Amino acid sequence: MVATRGFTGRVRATERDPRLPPGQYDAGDSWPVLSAEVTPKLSAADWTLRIDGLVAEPRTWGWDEAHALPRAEYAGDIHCVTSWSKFGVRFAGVSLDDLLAAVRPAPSATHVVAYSHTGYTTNLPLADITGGRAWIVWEHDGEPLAPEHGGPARLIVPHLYFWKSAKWIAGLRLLDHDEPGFWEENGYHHRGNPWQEQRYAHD
Ligand SMILES: Nc1nc2c(c(=O)[nH]1)N[C@H]1C(S)=C(S)[C@@H](COP(=O)(O)O)O[C@H]1N2
Ligand SMILES: [Mo]
Repeated sequence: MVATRGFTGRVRATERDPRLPPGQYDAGDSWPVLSAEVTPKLSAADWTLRIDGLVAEPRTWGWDEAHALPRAEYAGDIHCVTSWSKFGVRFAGVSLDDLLAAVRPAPSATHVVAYSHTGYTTNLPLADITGGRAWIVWEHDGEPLAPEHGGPARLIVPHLYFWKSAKWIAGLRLLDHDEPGFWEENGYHHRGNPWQEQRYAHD
């Protein structure tokens, strides 16, 4: 038999999952692909990552050099501005902290532009990619990251809306000012904090 709460109040099943930021829904097992470009044909052997701009020692890593850094993992949630969220996603790669330590950011550096091998760009405050909150990843759920999801390697900054997590990552340029990227030029918020619903420029 089915118990009913009668006329006493709302059915509790409608309570929101506390992992869900405002205005988002749980995509469940599906993982939508959102790409402004065609998935590039980019092999691991051709993949490089460069960090330059306001740093003491600009540097480019190849696939093997990047893999020689300490392995780092993220297991948690991701939030796309188109309103899907996905819980408990597992990625592995390296921490941005380790990459930045190698190039030594100048004290004047405040922001970065992340750019992809395809030309996609997105801007981030330097503070959002330090302190164990950003990674370059090449594994999802223990498997090589699929090309449509940014493989061979992508940036992830999961505490911000996922458009900040540039797929097919090619590099980061450190700047002393904020410089909008592709979606930010097109009206999206410069920071994109999902908990504050920073979707569009003036949110
Ligand atoms: N190079 C590149 N990176 C990108 C995008 C893109 O179009 N091109 N889309 C962004 C957006 S809007 C989201 S939600 C995520 C989507 O990643 P996914 O396709 O693996 O879900 O990638 C982000 N990174
Ligand atoms: Mo997105």
